Amino acid sequence: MTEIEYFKPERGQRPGANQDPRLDWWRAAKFGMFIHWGVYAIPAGVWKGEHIPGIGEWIMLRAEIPIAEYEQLAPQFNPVKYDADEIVKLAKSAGQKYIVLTSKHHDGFCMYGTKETDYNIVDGTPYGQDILKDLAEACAREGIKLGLYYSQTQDWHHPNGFGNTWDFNEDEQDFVDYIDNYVKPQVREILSNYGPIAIIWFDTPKIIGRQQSQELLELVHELQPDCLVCGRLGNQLGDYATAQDNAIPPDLQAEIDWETPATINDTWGFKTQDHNWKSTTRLIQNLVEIVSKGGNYLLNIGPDAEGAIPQPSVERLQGMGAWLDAHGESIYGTVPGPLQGQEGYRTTRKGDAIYVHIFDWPPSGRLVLPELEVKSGTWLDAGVESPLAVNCVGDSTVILGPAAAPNEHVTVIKLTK
Ligand code: FHN
Repeated sequence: MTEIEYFKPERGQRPGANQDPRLDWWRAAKFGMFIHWGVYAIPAGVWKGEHIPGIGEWIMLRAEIPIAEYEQLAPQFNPVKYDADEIVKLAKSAGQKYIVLTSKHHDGFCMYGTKETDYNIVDGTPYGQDILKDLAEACAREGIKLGLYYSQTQDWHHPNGFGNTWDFNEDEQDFVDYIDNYVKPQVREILSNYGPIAIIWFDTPKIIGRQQSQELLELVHELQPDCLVCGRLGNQLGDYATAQDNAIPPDLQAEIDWETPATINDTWGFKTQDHNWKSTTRLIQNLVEIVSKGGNYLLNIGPDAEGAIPQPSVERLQGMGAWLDAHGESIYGTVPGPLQGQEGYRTTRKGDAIYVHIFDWPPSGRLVLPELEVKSGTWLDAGVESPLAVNCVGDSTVILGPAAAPNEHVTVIKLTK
């Protein structure tokens, strides 16, 4: 992949925003929870007995399900197992500092009580409650920042939204009307009715014009000046850049603030047949790798139709949280470390401390780094009792540890002058 594919320019950061102090909390946070949840969790990847390939929340488009048929999902949506506190506590125990929930995805179904359409969880389902209100309250109680995903261009349900070519004739659609008289009022709602919203996560900008992106940006900042807008607003107007899904750039990206949205398995929205779960070690390494290159990791869960979080996701997030309990100092509030592009380890830095995250522990227990002008080192994991020696040998910093990796996922050494 070329760099341009990691960061499409239109999903980039607005010039100058990399100096904006409004992003400071986000720069320090590093790790967030994405939640893709909607009525697509009912078919969960299967339509009329047929497995529909691709990501679960795209089933309506992939199977070209007519609106009249897809709408029948809403009266079946009754997520009695949804527990906002449980979700927020899971995020917290995983070490995630912010949550981004899909308030409206491309299928157009609204996961909050909107006055703009009855096609929403309060008015259109037997559940009848505003899950967003519950989540906002739970986040406020637990001190977790809340962000909202909102699909500003694609809406396969709205007659003037982009993307539904099987129910609508594109030539007869009025995208301007959709943005002005549907998207803007809805953005106003989600930023007015749920307390402080830390991020608006727009997505798939596609045909949105520069002026339209600009007006949405201004609307967000007018309603909540501190609210950040992700790069997928389009037209390089975001407060920070958004990388491609699941993509980690090969090099340090020091000039921009950026985030990688990512899945734990392959889908975002729940799918019964997706069992391709990444290991806890892989997820921790992804977090470290992203942070070492200056980014944030927004890791997704896709609750099922009842609102339950898939157990493999819970286990992996808890595993990450346990690792972060011991090693969070090397992640939160850090900046990229001095050694980049190395085989088998990554570095971060905070003040004078350099954190070396070792992915491939050398079987000899002898790790040779370039000269770092450091004199002492400690294991970050307080539980490790093996001695650690740091020596300057010629042009190298040599670390001597045990033959076996002290941590089963990623061992971290803190080096100081
Ligand atoms: O089309 C969406 C997809 O469903 C999902 O929401 C991801 C998350 O980053 N964004 C789009 C694809 O890039």
